[in-house]
Amino acid sequence: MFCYQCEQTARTDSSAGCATAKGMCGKDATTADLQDLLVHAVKGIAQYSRRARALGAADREADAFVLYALFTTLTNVNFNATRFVGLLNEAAQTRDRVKALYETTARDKSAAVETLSGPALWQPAADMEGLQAQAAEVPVTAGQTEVGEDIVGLRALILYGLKGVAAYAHHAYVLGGASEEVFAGVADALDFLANEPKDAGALLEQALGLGRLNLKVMELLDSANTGRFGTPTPTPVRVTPIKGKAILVSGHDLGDLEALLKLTEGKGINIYTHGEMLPAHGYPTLKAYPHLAGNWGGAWQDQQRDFAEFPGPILMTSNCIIEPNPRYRQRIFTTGPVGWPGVRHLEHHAFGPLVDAALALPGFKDDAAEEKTILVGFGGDAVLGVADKVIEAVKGGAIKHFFLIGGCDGAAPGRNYYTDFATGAPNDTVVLTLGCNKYRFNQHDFGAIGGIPRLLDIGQCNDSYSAIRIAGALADAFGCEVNDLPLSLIVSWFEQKAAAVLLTLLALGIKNIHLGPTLPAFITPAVLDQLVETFGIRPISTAEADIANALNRAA
Ligand code: SF4
Ligand code: SF3
Repeated sequence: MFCYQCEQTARTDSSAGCATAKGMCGKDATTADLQDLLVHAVKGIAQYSRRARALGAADREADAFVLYALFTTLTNVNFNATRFVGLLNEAAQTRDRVKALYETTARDKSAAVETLSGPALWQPAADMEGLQAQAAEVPVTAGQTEVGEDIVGLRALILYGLKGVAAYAHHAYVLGGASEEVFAGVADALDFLANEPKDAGALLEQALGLGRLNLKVMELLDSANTGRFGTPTPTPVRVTPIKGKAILVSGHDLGDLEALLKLTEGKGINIYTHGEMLPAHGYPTLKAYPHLAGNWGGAWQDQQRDFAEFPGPILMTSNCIIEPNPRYRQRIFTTGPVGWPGVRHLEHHAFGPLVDAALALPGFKDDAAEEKTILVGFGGDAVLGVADKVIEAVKGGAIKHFFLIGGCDGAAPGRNYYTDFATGAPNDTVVLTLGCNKYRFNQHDFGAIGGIPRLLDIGQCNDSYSAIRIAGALADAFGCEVNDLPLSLIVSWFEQKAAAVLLTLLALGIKNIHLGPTLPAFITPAVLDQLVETFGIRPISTAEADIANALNRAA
C-alpha cells in the first residue's frame, strides 16, 4: 500500500506516506490497495460516460455509482475489504453498461467509435490475490519515475479534491440534488486523470476547474439541505443528557438522521447528534422532532471515549469512523458509504436493528445535574439576516476583524493551534466556524458584540457554501473584494473534503489562507512555491503570531 491522502499520513524527516501493513488511520494494506483499484475502475467508467455524454446519452445510475464509489475511498469512511471486492465487480459491470451505451449511441448517430485504452479495459481478477496484483499496478504514485514527483503530486491533488467533490455531490444526490453539470464535471476530471496528464500548467488549471465545480456542488448541497429541511436558524443545543433510551448519530448525512427520527417517533428513544451531525439541530424540520434531544461528545478523534460512554447504539452515516473498541463494537452500526469489518451495516434507511438495540440498552439513567447548551444555526441566511447590524458594528469600529476558523479536526498535537487561535482572538473580533474543528473551542464562552455572538457556527464542512455567501455579501456591502475585507481564513484540513473546499477558495481567488496544521504531503516544494506565489497560501506558525499578522495586514 501507499497512501498519502490525509493530513495524518505517516511522516519521517525525509518521506511521507502510509506504506506499511496498516495506515495511521487503521486502514489495512488490502483495503488501501482495493481502494486504489476502485479509483482505477471508476476512471474506466468515466472514460465511456464522458464520451457518451458528448453524444447526448447519460446513465444516471452509473454517474451516481461513481460518486458513491469515490466517497467510500475517503479517509475514515470504509475499512471493509470485502465491500471493496463487491464494489469492484459492480464497477466493472457499470463500465460495461456505459461502454455499450456509448457504442450504441455513437453507431446510432453515425459517429466514430473510439477504441479506448487504460482503465477502460480493466477486468476484475477472480480472487483477492489477483485483485491485489492489479492494484499494485495502479498506485497513486504510478509513473513517478517517468514524470517526477511534482506531476504525480498534482495528479494526487486533483484525485483527492475529486474525492471530496464526489462525497459532497453524493450527499446532495441522496437528498434529491442531482446536476448534469456536476456528473459531467466529475467524469471529465476522471477521464483527464485516466489520460495520465504530464503538463503542470494543465494539471493546475484542472485543479482550479475542480474547485469551480465544487462551488456548484456546494451550492447544490446547500439547496438540497435547505429545500428539504428548511433554513437553519440560531438554536441552542443541549450538550448534557436526558434520562431515557438513546441513539447517537454521527457523520454528515441529514437524510439518515431524518429517517431515524421518523422511525423512532413515539418510541421513547432520544436521538443525539455527534460530530458533524451537530448542525442538524438548526434545521426547522429536524428540530421539530421533540426527541432530537441534544449533542453528545466532541470531535471524531475522541469517538472511542465518547462512544464507549454512550449508553445506547451508534450510527455512522459518513466520515469519520475509527476502529470501534470492544466497549461499543457490538452496538455501532454503519450505513451508506461507511464500513468497518464485522460491524453491522444497514442500507436504505432500514434502521430497525438500531432501534431494537436502543430499546435493549439501558440509556441514560438520569438527567444531567446541570443543563448546558451551545448555539448553532448561523448558516448563510441567519448571518445575512443580521447583516445590517454586523455592517454597522464594523463601520462603528465595534467589530475590527473576522476570523473564519474552519475545516477538519484531527488528533495531531499541533491542532491546539486552533483552540489557541479562537480563544486568543481579541474581543473586538468575530469568529466564524464550520466543519468539525469547532470542537476545539465551541464550548468556550466568547460573549457577544452588540447582540451579535462572537462565535458564529455556520455548520458542517458541507455548509462551506454559506461561508462563501457570507464573505461575498460582506464584500458587496463594503464595496470591495473578499480579499480586501477584514477577514482572515484559517483552514484546518484533514481529509479530502477539505481539499475540495480549498480548491474552491483558490478558484475564487481568495488569497492568504492560513493552511495547517501541516501541509499536504502530496504538495511538493515546487508546487507549494507556486501556490504561495499565486495565492499567498501560508503555513500556520503560532496562533499569537498569526493573529497579530492578520490584524496588522488588515490595519
Ligand atoms: Fe494514511 Fe491517511 Fe491514507 Fe489512512 S487515509 S492510510 S492515515 S494517508
Ligand atoms: Fe471532520 Fe472527518 Fe473533515 Fe466534515 S468529520 S470535516 S475530518
